[in-house]
Amino acid sequence: MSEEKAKKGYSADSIQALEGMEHVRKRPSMYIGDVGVRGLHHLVYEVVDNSIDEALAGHCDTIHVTILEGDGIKVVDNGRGIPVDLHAKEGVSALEVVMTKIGAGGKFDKDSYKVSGGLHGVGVSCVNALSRHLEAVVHREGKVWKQEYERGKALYPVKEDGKADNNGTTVTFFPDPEIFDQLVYSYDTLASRMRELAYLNKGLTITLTDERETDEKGEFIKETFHSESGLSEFVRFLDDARESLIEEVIHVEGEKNGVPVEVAMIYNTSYSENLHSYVNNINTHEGGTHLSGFRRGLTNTLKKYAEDSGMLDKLKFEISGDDFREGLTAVVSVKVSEPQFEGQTKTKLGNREVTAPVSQAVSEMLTDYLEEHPKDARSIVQKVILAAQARHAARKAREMVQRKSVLTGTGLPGKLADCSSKDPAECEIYLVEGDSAGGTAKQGRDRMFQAIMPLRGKILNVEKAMQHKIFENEEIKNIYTALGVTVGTEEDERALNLDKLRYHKIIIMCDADVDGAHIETLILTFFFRHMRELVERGYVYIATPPLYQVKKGKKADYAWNDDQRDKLIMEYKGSGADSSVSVQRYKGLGEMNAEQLWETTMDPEYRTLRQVQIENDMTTDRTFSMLMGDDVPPRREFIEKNAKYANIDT
Ligand code: 0RA
Repeated sequence: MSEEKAKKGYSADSIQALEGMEHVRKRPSMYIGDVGVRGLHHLVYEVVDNSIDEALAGHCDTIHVTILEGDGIKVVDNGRGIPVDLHAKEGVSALEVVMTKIGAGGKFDKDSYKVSGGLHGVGVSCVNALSRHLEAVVHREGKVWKQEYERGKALYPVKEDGKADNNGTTVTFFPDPEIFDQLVYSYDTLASRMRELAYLNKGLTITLTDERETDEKGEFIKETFHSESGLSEFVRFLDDARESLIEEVIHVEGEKNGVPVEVAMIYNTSYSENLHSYVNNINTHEGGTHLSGFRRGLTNTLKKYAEDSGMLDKLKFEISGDDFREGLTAVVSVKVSEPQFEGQTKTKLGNREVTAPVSQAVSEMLTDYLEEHPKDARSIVQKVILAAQARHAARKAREMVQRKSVLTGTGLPGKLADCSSKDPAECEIYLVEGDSAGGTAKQGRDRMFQAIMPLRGKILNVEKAMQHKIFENEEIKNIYTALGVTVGTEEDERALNLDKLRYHKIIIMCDADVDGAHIETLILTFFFRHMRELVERGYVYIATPPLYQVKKGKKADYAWNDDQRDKLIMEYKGSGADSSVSVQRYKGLGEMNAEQLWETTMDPEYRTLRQVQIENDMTTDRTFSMLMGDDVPPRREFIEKNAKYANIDT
């Protein structure tokens, strides 16, 4: 081996590089998070990030992303093209260095890469290492250059491949099945990220084409994402399904103390807070110093305005920071040259020097806005006062719930059939639609570790309810007490306290019909808005009862979709005997007896649980606000588009 390398003239450094590439293949999760769907999509973001860096440096304005047949991705940009000249130190083309050396990135042109890096930033070489095949084509200085790789190894030195009349880089890669659990790209996932990137980088055009399928006209599905006004449009997009409280989006953009800051915000008539923050285009899901800066600027400025206006004079209690954020939708985006990411998922910005610039920028923009829009300013302050009052009422309601559970011994809801184990890690709770299915589930369960809680009918739509209504609602109170989840800690009145969580699997079990789907959505809305951490920790699941039972004589089996059903029918018919096979369509859980429910839906050996995951905060928020909001047409459109993914008889 070493002889072969010596022949090709590899330096000691490139041998190290090779080892680096092998390390990526040995420990891919260290570089891209995981080897599941997330990691698979991460590869695309990594490649697109490189093109975005080129755009940030002012050399690129268009990026085309294509999902290819055969599970590949093509990313084309019109930047300067990755340099192809000899890299003095490495003794090979710079292109080859970028593609095969871990961490090479844009190191040899550090200035233009000022704000790159961050969470992704592992470099396109990682993508190369994890692809069964990758092809890089560079158009630069009138020529086309090309190199191909297999699992990160160059197949030949960079070669000239014709003439070019434009500049740019094209990277086409096919993720390696030896590495990834599955290889199928989701158009919607990629579309969300590309849309987000277009909003975060105004002026940039990103297209996404799916070549795996054609529409009725025989054309590929394609979308173009482009935003002229950036975050203002982003905020409008996020609040699409909500009613605005003020006329304009409040927007600020500029550099403060050397930190590029962009913020856009709007108030709506809802009760949820909807903040999204980014560092170098990366969603900082856990927030951090930039978000603290935003909060500080917002609270200080609005508080001062409210106090000066005299509107707070009659209020009998202090206003808290939370009150300023009810019904607020905002996006904060900063660029930081050496971001430090902290927190459980490494998505919390740690750089302390960022807080003050963001806070200042927000204070200035808000002060101006409030001065210029006195009517809006009054609406905002009135909303803040209402929020404070509601918070007060909510606290009382909550304390009632929480105190009661302390007083009454077990304090568990009467409807809960608890399990005998007390070890949360092995305990499950089924939230079951309706008392009758609840009864069946109680008979069918393994009472050792499975608890059952029936929920009556449609639980409250929390998307439209004020805080205190939520804690006054019987079903929701029961969910809190059964789970052992409380709200409010010393430091944060709204923080979730999961120390006493009683189950690590919370399983929503509803009928496979339209009502069931609705109830499922209501429960999920509640979890997303009020117990998001449970979802983030992977504790929330959806049960999947079968749709059919296919029977012949004493033999019976279940089917979860029409294909399975038809297969079973064929099988049973083929097995001789003349009785005509019978098919039962289960519409509700209640149509199954306890044994059937256990066998199909509750027995860990046989059941399929779908784990609820938040793929993208922004999209999820929008979806919930749309599904649970007042506007009907977008909801209809969503349902029509997604009905094919759900086992729903419409
Ligand atoms: C380093 C230097 C230069 C361009 C790039 C990297 C570059 C990288 C990628 C990755 C995807 N698309 C890209 N486009 C450009 C330019 C150096 C110069 O021309 O002076």
